[in-house]
Amino acid sequence: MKTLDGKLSAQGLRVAIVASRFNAFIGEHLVTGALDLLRRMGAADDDLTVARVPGAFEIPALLRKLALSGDYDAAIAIGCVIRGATPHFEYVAGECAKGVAQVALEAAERGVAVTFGVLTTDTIEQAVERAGTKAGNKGADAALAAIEMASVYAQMGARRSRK
Ligand code: INI
Repeated sequence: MKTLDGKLSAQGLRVAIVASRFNAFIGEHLVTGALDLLRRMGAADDDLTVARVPGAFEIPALLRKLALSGDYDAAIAIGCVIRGATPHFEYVAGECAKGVAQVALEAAERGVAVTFGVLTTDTIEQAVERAGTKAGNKGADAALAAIEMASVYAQMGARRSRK
């Protein structure tokens, strides 16, 4: 039986993080969580890049550039969209999620893993819970998912080159 299971090691993995400055109080904890996870899994500091954009709406554009540049094995979107009182939330959160999903599909064709560490919450409290307190750290979760997906793609690439 053939199986495709991602290995959980970040050794040699080149990773770009695209983080939004909006709600940076939360977002920076997500970035820290992602970097900490990547380093603990064996990533080298020289292989890690953190790029910042103004808000979650801008994440997909830069994420696409980095993911398709050929310089990275994985790219992680990090941000925080809090509902507040305006319908702006729906547009920003929706376009961000759609854009990241589209980049993930394109990047997959090149064997580059793309994952989603963007919080979309109703309240600041819910965001705090997911940024390193009682509900864990969604930045770290997205980093772990990136490691797993990059490993699956690498195994597929290795199989293809043996064909
Ligand atoms: N950007 C965020 O990252 N989070 C938010 O909660 C948010 N809200 O609520 O407005 C937000 N807006 C800015 C947006 O992402 C763009 O940067 C802006 O519209 C300029 O294009």
